[in-house]
Amino acid sequence: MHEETPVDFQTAQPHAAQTEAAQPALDPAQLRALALEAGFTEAGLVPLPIPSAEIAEDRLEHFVTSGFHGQMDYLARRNDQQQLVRASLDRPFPWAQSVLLCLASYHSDAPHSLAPSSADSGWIARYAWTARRDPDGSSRPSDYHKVLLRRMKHIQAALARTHGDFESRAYVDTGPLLERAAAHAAGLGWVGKNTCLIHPKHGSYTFLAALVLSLPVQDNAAPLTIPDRCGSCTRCLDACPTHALIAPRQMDATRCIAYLTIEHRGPIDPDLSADLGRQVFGCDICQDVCPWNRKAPIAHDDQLAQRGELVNPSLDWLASLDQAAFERLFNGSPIRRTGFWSLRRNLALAMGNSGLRRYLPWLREQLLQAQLDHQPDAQSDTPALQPTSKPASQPVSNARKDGFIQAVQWALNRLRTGESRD
Ligand code: B12
Ligand code: SF4
Ligand code: SF4
Repeated sequence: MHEETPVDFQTAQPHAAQTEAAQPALDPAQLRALALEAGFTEAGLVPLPIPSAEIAEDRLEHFVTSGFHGQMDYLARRNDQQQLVRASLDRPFPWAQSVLLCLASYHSDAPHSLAPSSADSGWIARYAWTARRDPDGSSRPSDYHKVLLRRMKHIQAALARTHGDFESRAYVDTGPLLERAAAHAAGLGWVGKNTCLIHPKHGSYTFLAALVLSLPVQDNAAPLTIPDRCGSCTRCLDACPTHALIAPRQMDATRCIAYLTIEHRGPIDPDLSADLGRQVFGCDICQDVCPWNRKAPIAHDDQLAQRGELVNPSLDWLASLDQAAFERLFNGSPIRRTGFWSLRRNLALAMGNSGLRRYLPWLREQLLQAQLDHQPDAQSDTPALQPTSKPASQPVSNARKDGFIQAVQWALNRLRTGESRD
């Protein structure tokens, strides 16, 4: 996830003949039909302002003033009045009158992260397994950001044909808005105690996409919202290995494994390293234990299909990937975001947590090469540390490399001193 990017290119182009005509208001049923036709699983349209915006703002304020956002500075961005920009849609989009929230399920029948697995396997979060299957039978990595944005463009184009000139912005993840709070207002589910949006039928293995629109909604009709259905359940809070869920619907993201393995650059707090277990990219634990994901229908989406090789990947296989192989395998995939060195950092920690002493030689070799690389006269293109596809003039981020080296040292120490298997 999820740095903010200004997205202007989606402004719909008017039909010349319609620009002067009065704009018909949006029909929620038509918008939902367009979203389903574009490939989404569900959708809901909300007139602005969102009635529950104050609750969401208070929660975000508490989140950022507590420092729970860590290095994700974009979450704490404020305007000249010191208001949090993403807390209310009228701040970044003063012209907006409605927002369409679309949901795409990526639920699959593959095992859960807590199901029994071999000690030498890691875990990559389910959302990052996706591939696009083309009609000719070929398959290549896909990233939900791009897949869903294409679907949003389809909706924008269809609306431009029926509604003429209007402003709109489409976002998947990267916009200055709280997608889960907006999706709740759009009737797409409730915010679970694990902080995820849970749809009563489709569960929480879902992506969200938002289309902010300058058009009003017919009769200003707001969708019915779905009340909380977590009840007395606390499975997600109990299962979170790092205690990142500090209270129902409250996360300290700096403790969340998804944040640590994907967003956080540099060394990972040694006090949390053991709790990361075998997660090498993201974390599914608080969703895997959720009863609302047990009966959710399996998604059949050719653009978000499952890459079998990423389910329970072997740590040896991940260790065998050099920079070129990393690029080949993850170009077009969300995994690329974390970068080669951060993935290796996570891998080293997973090796340390595996208890398998056979990883000691690989870890020692990595440390040796890192030490050689730090010598002033060392070759800057040491194969294991300098990515082959990057020229020496573009040094790898020191923070990422430091994170990797520290993780290797931690893993060596853990395997030498902790309980281990051969
Ligand atoms: C930053 C971020 C993260 C951070 C922080 C997550 C967090 N819980 O805050 C990290 C890196 C940890 C993360 C992890 C994951 N993320 Co993320 N993330 C985001 C991002 C970019 C912003 C979220 C944010 O603003 N967080 C700050 C907190 C304070 O806000 P919030 O979580 O949205 O919660 C608000 C509401 O829930 C509301 N609220 C809470 N209770 C109630 C009750 C009521 C009545 C109301 C009205 C509101 C309300 O208050 C909160 C603040 O306003 C969003 C995309 C977006 N633009 O919204 C994706 C997003 C939330 N992530 C997503 C995904 C898929 C994930 C992971 C599953 C990936 C993975 N497997 O590793 C995990 C899930 C971990 C978890 N339990 O949340 C999806 C979630 C889809 C869903 N069904 O919920 C989103 C929407 C991206 C997308 N476009 O699909 N993520
Ligand atoms: S994603 Fe993992 S670490 Fe983060 S809150 Fe859920 S269980 Fe905890
Ligand atoms: S595990 Fe239980 S408490 Fe947590 S989100 Fe699911 S239903 Fe709610």
